[in-house]
Amino acid sequence: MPIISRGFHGRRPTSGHNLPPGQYETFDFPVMSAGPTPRIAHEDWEFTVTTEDGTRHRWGWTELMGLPAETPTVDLHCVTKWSKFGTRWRGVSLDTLLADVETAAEYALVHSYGGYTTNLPLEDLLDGQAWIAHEYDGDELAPEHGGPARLLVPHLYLWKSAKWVRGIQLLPEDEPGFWESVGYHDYGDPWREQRYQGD
Ligand SMILES: Nc1nc2c(c(=O)[nH]1)N[C@H]1C(S)=C(S)[C@@H](COP(=O)(O)O)O[C@H]1N2
Ligand SMILES: [Mo]
Repeated sequence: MPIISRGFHGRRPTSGHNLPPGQYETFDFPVMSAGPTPRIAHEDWEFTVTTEDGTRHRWGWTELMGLPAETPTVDLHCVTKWSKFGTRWRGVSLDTLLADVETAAEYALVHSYGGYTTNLPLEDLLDGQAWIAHEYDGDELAPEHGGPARLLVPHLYLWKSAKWVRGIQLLPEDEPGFWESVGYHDYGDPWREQRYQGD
């Protein structure tokens, strides 16, 4: 029998999850925003999906609330090296929103109120991997964390989870977003430590 000592390893993650390489666990929820927090009233909020031929699909707040919601519990991994385990959300799956969208595009450029953008392959938004989240830990999503609604795509570094999400543009070619155009990775897989272009 090996002797297992917790001595110098510090506190183990509460949830028993593993940390991606180079990450540490945090128990608070840091706010990471590149600019001021936009305030969008529910009645003014809209979310659009625009395909490569310019077809526009639109949902207002009431329409979003009318769609079936899911309650994912997921781990978050920020490129600044904190990870947070077991975060509880409520939101609408991108599978639901994209179900009737006809496209041959392979990439998505996500747009936020305030001008932030981020890119990822369309397939990473599908198959139960991404949500338009509007509740966090049982409460309305706070403005500083992206409320009224944010993209949640937890299998990629958290900068891909665009706060104050306004729309998704479907594109035949990958186009870098805000952080990607200044050197962050186009894909951003925390398990492969894809922090910067070339990683
Ligand atoms: N619109 C918008 N979305 C954003 C950001 C931002 O500055 N603007 N920051 C990104 C980064 S770098 C991270 S780590 C997460 C942080 O989310 P949080 O503030 O809820 O922790 O949001 C991401 N989404
Ligand atoms: Mo980040």
